[in-house]
Parts: sequence; structure tokens; C-alpha cells
Amino acid sequence: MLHQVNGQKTDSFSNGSDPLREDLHVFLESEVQLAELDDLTKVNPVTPATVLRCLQERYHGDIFYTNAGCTLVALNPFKPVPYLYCPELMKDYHVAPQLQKLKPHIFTVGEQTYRNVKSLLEPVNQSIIVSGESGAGKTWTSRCLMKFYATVANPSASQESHETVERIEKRVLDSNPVMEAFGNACTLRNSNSSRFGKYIQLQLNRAQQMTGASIQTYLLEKTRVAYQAPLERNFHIFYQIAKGASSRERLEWHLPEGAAFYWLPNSERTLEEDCFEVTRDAMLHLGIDHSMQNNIFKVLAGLLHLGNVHFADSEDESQVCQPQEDAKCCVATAASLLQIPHEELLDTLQVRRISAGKQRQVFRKPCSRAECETRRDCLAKATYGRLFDWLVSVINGSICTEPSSWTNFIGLLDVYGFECFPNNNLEQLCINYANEKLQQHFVAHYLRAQQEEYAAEGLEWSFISYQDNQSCLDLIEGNPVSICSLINEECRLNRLSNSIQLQTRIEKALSSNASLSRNKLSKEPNFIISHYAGPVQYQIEGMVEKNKDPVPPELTQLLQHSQDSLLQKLFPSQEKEQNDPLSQSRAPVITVVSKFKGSLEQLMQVLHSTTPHYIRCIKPNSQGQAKKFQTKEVLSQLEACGIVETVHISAAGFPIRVSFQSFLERYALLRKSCPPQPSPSSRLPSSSPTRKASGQQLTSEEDAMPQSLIRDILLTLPHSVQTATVLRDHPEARLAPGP
Ligand code: AOV
Ligand code: MG
Repeated sequence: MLHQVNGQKTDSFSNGSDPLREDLHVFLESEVQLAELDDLTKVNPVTPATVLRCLQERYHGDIFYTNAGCTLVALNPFKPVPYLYCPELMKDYHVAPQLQKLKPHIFTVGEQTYRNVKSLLEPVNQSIIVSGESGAGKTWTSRCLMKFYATVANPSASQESHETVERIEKRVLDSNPVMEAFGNACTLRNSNSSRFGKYIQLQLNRAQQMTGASIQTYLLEKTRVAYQAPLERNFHIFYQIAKGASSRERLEWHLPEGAAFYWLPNSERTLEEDCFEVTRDAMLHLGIDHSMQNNIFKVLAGLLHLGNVHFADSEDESQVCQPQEDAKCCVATAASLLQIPHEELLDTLQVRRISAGKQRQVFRKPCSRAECETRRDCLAKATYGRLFDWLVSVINGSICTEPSSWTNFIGLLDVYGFECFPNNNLEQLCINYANEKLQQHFVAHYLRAQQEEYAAEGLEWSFISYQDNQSCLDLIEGNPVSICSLINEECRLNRLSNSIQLQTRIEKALSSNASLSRNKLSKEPNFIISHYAGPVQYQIEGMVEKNKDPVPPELTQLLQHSQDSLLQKLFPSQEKEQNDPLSQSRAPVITVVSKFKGSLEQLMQVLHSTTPHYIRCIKPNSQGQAKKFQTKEVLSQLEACGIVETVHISAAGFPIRVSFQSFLERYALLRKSCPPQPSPSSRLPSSSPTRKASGQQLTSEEDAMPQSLIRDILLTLPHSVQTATVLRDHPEARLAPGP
């Protein structure tokens, strides 16, 4: 027996009570088998504690997917579960007449999305937004969904087209290992952490076949090339090369077995992602031949050697700093691998050129030891950043088809998850900013829009409050002043940046924003942002410089002088004019933050133009262990993404949206006498929910259907749409759970 009905408003997380204990007794008394509740809207009552218990029971029963109304909650199994992703299961979901009758799965979302493209009279592009904190399983999920589409969007038409599409599908899938090798790295949170954001559009033709794809990436964390936080690693590709090169390649790339590189920390740890062969094979399928691959890896080996170049302090400021004794040969090796003149490389790292005066006189100023090393890092970051972008464009060239060969797309969004490290800087600010934008998209699309629609329809509805992150977004990106605008201003004014002054400016200008605070106990200048997923303390030191991301023109010119054909592509000589020191100083500074903000806005526009589907990935524990469900960690993730509010709205809300006209057409037979046609004024818009679900009258008083008839009609509905609201009004109409 259920003690309470769903849809009833319960306390939110923030009411001061212990959400883990609250209402648990209700559950324990209940006879409901928690693990069998495949939709959290069926949990009774819906509270943080009960939702948590349900997920926990399911997790321990190896059930990792649970519906939460319009979203799917995906718990990371942290162990191989191949039976969940086999092609047979994909096909089962693909051919299922009633998808909702199958167990919740990412394939349900995948297939529903696929059917939406097909079934709508005017096909609408779709997006699947996979979110969750770092290590929760977003990339894994996106990869599985790509495999799903590669399987189901297979043509059964002519053999010729079959071959073409199969080739395309293979290539689309092969983009994953390549992008992950170059864009993922081991962090404290995830040993295969995405260090870039990705939105891939799978392009479908009228026959629903995948004809191609295009990839858009967002802000690669390229600082990682030259700096890895303690216990973290560089991008996987460097380890793949160092561990997987053949003996001939080792000679060519100067990579003797076991050689030590500063930019290759923690290489004793072997990861699944270290497999060089997989990356090479995938590159080959994407059209990057052996010779081009060799060229890429040679440049990367050059960067590793560059990382070993450390400088000694000079005797006085007028003298250039020389490389430390053991680093001298590394300059030569790096220069030979990058095919740039040895002397020129050294000189560029050691000496800054400043142009001044009307005559554009160029002065040479020896750099300090720290400056030399900053220039070295900058050279590596610029090279790697361009190499990554070039690689994405090559992949796109290989998988993207003519606009005429596709009509619709399904977009998969997999961005870096919310992050909070011991030290957080501009990279984390951008990553968490992106996650705030996605959360806002969800809130606007589902939590707010749906309730506003009910209000507009005049439906009986008690508003369910949810956590709105607008104030946090105002703080980060708002007008006229925000953290981003203040950091940008520092870059624009090009003054010597002082972190304490910037801290004061941020505090003064944004003190009224409740999402801002500061750790007053810390000696380092900082600010704390209360993100939807939790507070994060950001250190201000280094932020402005990172935002400028300056590449001294001499460095670009140096790379333009390379004899290496790949570097010539990455640094074309036409850029020369822009690299003139004088013209550079006049050019408006396009900061990292402004660029990122622009690309996020574009992404939001694309997402708004599609029908969104949400998958919320949850990390059951922070150690990445199987069978371990840490309630506190899970609860804070559920809280952060508003799962309970989502469930409330889905449970208390209207499960199906049918126009009044089609409802009558479909169910009129159930009436003893045929109902009169509704007057146009009483018709609901086609997208509006049926009032029937709440037991409200459909038309005028005399046309109202008796409650018993409504119940009878409800009984004809599939079990999956029997939501809490139905049960609230007609508890006797509950059906036995489906298979
Ligand atoms: P993320 O994409 O959400 O983090 P991943 O998708 O890389 O997280 O997942 C982290 C790890 O969890 C993977 O490397 C797998 O070992 C494991 N995992 C995730 N989902 C599954 C699954 N369904 N079955 C088995 N193992 C899984 V980040 O990219 O850090 O935000 O920036
Ligand atoms: Mg990822």
C-alpha cells in the first residue's frame, strides 16, 4: 500500500532537515520493490531521500539507468557491462513498437530522438545533452550513442549506398579515439577526462541514414601541454608515443625507451587509453596516412624535448639566460625535430623584441629566466593548440558531407563536466561557466517553461520551486559588469596586472551578487562562485595572463620559418603581417573568455533550435570503484541538477500532450453518446497537455465527462504514462508494473 501519493509537494533540499533520513520510514514500510521502479516519478513520496534510496537499490542490483520524467539518470557502473551495449540490444530498442515498455536505457533516448526526426511532419533537429560532473560518464555515454546510431542508421537500400554509409559510420566512430588521444588526459577526477568540449552533429538523409557528421569543439585546455597539476598527466597522445613507438621511430623521434621528460609526468601509470595502435588505426581510417602521422608524432616528440629545456639565471639583466647544462642538447633535438634553426630557437626563447618609436625601431631585450620558460611554454601551447584545431578540421573533412546529402541532424553534446580542484583558474572558470549555461538551458526549457505553460493554460498547478542559476550567470557573464568583463578589461588596458587590485575590483563591482564571496583566510587573491553544483574557489593569480593567451609574434615567426610541412600548414606565412609587432599592438585583443563566450552563445542558439533530450550522468563515488554508492556524493549531484524538482514536475505534471481535437477523436467512442465538437475557443493549442490528466473539465460544464469515464479512458493508456497525477485522482487505476 502506498502511504502518500506522488506529485505532492515535499520539502526541498535546502530546508535544513536531513534529507537522507527524512521520509525514509515511509519507504521502509512500503512494499514497493525499489529496484523495480524504473521511473523516479513512481517513487512515493518524491523526496531527496526516497529518490536516493531508489537509485541506490537499483545500483546495487546492477540497474544503472532510471527515468526521471523527461530526463534519464545514468549511474556510472565503473565496471565493464558489455551486455548493456551489445548490437543485439541496440536492435531491440530500435525495433520496439513501444519504447517505453523497455527498460530505461540511453538507447531509449537515442531511439526516441531518432524517431522524432522521422515521425514529425516537419522534421526537427534533435539534441542530446549529456551532463554530469567530471568522471560521471558523459563521454562514455556519447560514444555509446554514436555506436547506437552507427548501427541503427544503417541503410538497407542499395549495396552501393550501404558501402558508402558504412564507411562514413566507421569514420565517424573513428573520430572518437583520435579526438580523445589528443584532447583527453588523466586528471584527479577522471583518468580519461575530456579537456575540450564537443558537439557532434550526426547528419541524416531523408531515409534516416547517417550520411556524415560534423564536429564543433570548444576551448581545449592547452596549458596542459606545458603544465600538469600534481598527480595529473599530459594529453594521452604523448604517453602513447613514448610507450608505443617502434624502435625505428624511437631513433627518428629521439625517444629512447624510458627517457625522462618533464612534460610526461606519472608515465609509470599505464592506462587503457595509452594504446598507440588504436589511435593510429583510427587516424588511418580518417585519411591521415602513415607519413602524415609520422610528421605529427615527430612534432609532438619535438615538444617533449622542448619541455626539457630549462634555463639558468643570467649574471645580470643585460645578459641572456643560457639553458642549463643538461638541457643544451634538448634545444638542439627539439630544433631538429621541429625543423627550425637551432640558434633561432634559442634566441627566440632568450630575447624579446620590442618595437618602439615612430621609426618602428626594434630593440632586443634579454628575457629573465622565468620569461624564457614562459616563452618555451607558449611555443608548445601555440603549436599544440593549432595542431588540435587542424586535426579537427581534417576529421571534419573526412566525415562531413555536402549539405545537400542530409536533411536533419541529431546533435550530441559532451562537454567537460563541472570541476573543482585544489587550484582552480581560468580553465575551470570556463568549464564551470559552460556547465552553468547548460543548466540554464535545462531550467529554461523544462523546469520553467513547462510550469509557465500550465499557468498560461489556466491549469490548476502549484508552482514547484527550483534552483535558478541566473544570478550565478549574471556574475560570470552579465552586463554591464561581470567577472568576465573585469578580467577582459585588465587585458584590454594592457597594464601590469595586479591580482590583489583585481580582487578588490571584483568585490567592489559585484558585491551585491549573492553568488560571489571570497576565502578571507587564504593569502592568495581569490574569489568564490557559488555554482549550481557547489562553490568553487578560483585563484586570481595568472588569470589575466591566461585570458590574454599572448603569443609573441617572434614565436609565430619562428614556427613560420620551419622546414616541416605540417608546421608550415599550422603557421602559414600569410600571417606575417598580423605578426608585425606594431600592427599587433593596435589589433583589438580577442581574449580567451570573449572567444569562449561567443562560441557558447552560438552553441546555445543551436541547442535552442533543436528538440532537447537530457541525460544526467551521476558518479556514484569519487574513487571510480564498482558497487560503491556514496549517498552524500550522489545526493549533491542530484541536488545540483535539480532531479527531485524535475521528478516533481514530471510526476505532478501532464505526461502526454494531445490536442483536444485528437483526444476526442481517439477516445470519443468510449462515450455513450458522441460528444459535441468543441467550439474553437475551447480548443487547447496542439502542444498543450490534456486537461483530462488532472481531472479537469474538458469543455464547458455540460460537456464535461464524468470522472468514471475519465478513469476508464485512463486505464486504456499505457502503463508508462500512468503518472502520479493520474494516480492521485484515480489511485484505483494503477496497473501492475509492466515487464
Ligand atoms: P566524463 O566524460 O563525464 O568526465 P567518462 O565518460 O570519461 O566521464 O567516464 C569516466 C570513466 O567511467 C570511464 O573512463 C569508464 O571507465 C567509466 N564509465 C563511464 N560510463 C561507463 C559505463 N556505462 N560502463 C562502464 N564504465 C563506464 V570529464 O570528460 O572528466 O567531465 O572532463
Ligand atoms: Mg568526458
